[in-house]
Amino acid sequence: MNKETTEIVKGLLSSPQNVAIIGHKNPDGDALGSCLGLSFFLKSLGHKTTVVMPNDFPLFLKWMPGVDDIVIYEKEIEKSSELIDAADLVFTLDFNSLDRVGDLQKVLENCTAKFVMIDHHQQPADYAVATYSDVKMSSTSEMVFHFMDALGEAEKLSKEIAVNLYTGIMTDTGSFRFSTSSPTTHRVAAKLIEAGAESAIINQNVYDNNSPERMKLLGIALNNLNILPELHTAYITLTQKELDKNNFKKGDTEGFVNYALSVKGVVFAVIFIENKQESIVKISLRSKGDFSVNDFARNHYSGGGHTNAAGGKSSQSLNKTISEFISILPRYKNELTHA
Ligand SMILES: [Mn+2]
Repeated sequence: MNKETTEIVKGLLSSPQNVAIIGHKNPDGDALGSCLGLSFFLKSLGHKTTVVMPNDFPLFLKWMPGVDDIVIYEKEIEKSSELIDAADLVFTLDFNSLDRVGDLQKVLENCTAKFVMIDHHQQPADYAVATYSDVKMSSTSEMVFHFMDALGEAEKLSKEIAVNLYTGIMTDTGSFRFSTSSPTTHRVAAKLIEAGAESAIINQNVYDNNSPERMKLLGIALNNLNILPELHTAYITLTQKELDKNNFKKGDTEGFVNYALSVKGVVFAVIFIENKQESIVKISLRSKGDFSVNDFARNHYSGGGHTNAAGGKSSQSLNKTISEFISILPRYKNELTHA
């Protein structure tokens, strides 16, 4: 975090504040880890904090320290709105634009609090009085560690903070596999382990928590895997019928797209998941090397994210979405061949 932003944040936190901390819709490990880690940290400085999430999150993250105190907007609309209206400061973490929080957007737009953004997604919107944005960072959780350090408060790192930040870094880097894991990321992880984050236990909590339904659904997803070798692309489809048949719960398809990316020679992987309730197809995109799924998702799927991981949606039918995808792809042949 640069000097100017650090000074602004120091000023904002110079007396006890009422703080609301907000993550993005469909919170993942990094959204939860960074928000909860920041919450424990700000509490240790004498501030009052509440974490508000737009909607619920998957079971495999419900063991994280502090999750029981999270207020979920979809479940407690009035309480969340009151908390945000009463806040002096709103920290928005792990997203780059207020349209990433669903219906919570209007509450945030109408509140009078000052905003602080901590985030690693590309093209951050300009709504905060202090914006700590760094697209090279592995995760927002790693940034929360640097945030504490910049404020000169690194010694406030408790076990609760360490476990949350480690979980966020681990999940956002695919367990330190993606190219965003820098030497600094590993140094931060080491410090978190020293502060009490037990890597083996956190891995078990996150990854060895598969329900039988999720594993059956993975079987179907892998069976639906399509590989286009000449375009170095692989994609997976899941229909609403297939989801329903396997008692789909939110988060069950998390990480499925990575199996497509793990096929030898594949640099671009996509999963298309039908959502009849919202009349959309939910799309997750992953890549290796220079092929930007952020650009692809922005150009074709009203989405975005990072160079190697992005999301989006289509309001066409699943079949139409797939046939369009296949017709668009050859335009990218050169990029896909040289990624
Ligand atoms: Mn993140």
